[in-house]
Amino acid sequence: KIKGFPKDFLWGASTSAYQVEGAAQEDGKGLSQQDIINQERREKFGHADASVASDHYHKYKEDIALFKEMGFTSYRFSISWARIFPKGTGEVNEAGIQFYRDLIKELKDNDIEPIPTLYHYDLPWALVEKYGGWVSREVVKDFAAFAKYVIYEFKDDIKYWTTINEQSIIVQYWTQKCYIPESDQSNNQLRYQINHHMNLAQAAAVKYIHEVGALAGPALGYSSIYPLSCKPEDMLASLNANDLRNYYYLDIYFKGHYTVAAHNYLEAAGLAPVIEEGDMEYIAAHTSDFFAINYYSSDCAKACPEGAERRWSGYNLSGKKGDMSGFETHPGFYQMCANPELDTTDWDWAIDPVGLEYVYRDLYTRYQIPMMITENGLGAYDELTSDGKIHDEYRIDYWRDHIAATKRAIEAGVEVIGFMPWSAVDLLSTSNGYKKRYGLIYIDRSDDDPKQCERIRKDSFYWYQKVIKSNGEN
Ligand code: BGP
Repeated sequence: KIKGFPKDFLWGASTSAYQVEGAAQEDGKGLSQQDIINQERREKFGHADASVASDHYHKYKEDIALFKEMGFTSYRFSISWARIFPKGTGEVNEAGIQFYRDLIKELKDNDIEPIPTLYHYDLPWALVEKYGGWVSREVVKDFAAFAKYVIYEFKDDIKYWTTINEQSIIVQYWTQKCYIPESDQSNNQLRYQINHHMNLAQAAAVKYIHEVGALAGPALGYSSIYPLSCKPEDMLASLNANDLRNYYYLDIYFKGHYTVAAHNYLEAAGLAPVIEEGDMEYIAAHTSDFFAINYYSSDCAKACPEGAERRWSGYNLSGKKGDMSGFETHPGFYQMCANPELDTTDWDWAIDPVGLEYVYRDLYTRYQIPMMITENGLGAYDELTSDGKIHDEYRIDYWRDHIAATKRAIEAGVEVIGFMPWSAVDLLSTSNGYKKRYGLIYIDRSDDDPKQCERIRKDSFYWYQKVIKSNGEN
């Protein structure tokens, strides 16, 4: 019988390039669509832009020293495409690739396994200007060229690549994760077309990852979806929601096909992607090896009448509890709703560690693949207290319960190989700027004032240090 975490379990945490690095226009980096999107969000909502972020570009050595102090054995970060190919394609920016060489070397010198993500929402802006970005199929070959370059560059250093971050979230919150011109925003078929282009792009990356003998794992934002009640209609609606929001992606990654019921529903609704000859064979030839799970919460669904109005997911932007801008609704298929059984974070995300255990068990039975957590965390209003510290016991409670759920899944026989929660340091939240914090390490700045971005260890830092030291006995 398996007892506790395996000896070589990977303990660490995660970040993404535009959310931590800053230096958005330094050393030859081209702008990414996130530089543009976050500038617009700054004007609209007052959130920080991506120009300084957590200043990790200049402080990565200090950050890695803190990771080492915590005992990290792994670190998930993303590589900024526009830092390496400022125009998205063509000439390599030597200073850009050097930054990642230095970062990876620093991690390895500290015995921390580098786990890079190829794409975390930050398409080079030049490609948006050139052909509209992900809406165009042209992006697939440019992404493939970028992926091939970095995968070969780091062929001796990287064992685990995570490919494209959170395609399902990109479909749901597309204008926040991709730059979509206003004229295209009413054409919802494009959401699934973008996703299809990403599936082709990610298959190309998997091909190169396998060529160099490394392992590929897509990082998907994953929420288990429960039925609101035990009415059979709600049960069926939750299956529909799981098909369209979860399995529709995982079946592509691990089985190489679109989930039948979800695909047929999209076709009938005029939302299905255009698939060209040979696409599905290519995708099926390059399936992935492990699943990088980004798990924050579970969701809930109920039956939805045929005549209902279609709605897409909305975000709580104000941070006021209960202010959900919208629940996704697909007429005749399902409607998302709040789960009355669960407590929520300040931003209405349900807190559900048992749901994580459910995810591991369900997916291991369905796909028999190893899994690692590449995101899991609690967004909160962290406030420095008069002693100059962050007492984030709420975050410790959250992680303690999710780590315990991971341990139970391992003991039930699921192959979980690592836990890299969100986030290593505080960073620019995709939806709420620096108001909403996730880090083990506090970054002293506000949305309006980047200050010096001083690093301050939170209480969770010291707690996680003990967790790692005891290999998960917290
Ligand atoms: C995931 C993203 C991350 C991250 C996190 C928290 O969807 O991969 O980039 O930001 O969610 O989301 P938010 O920052 O919107 O609270």
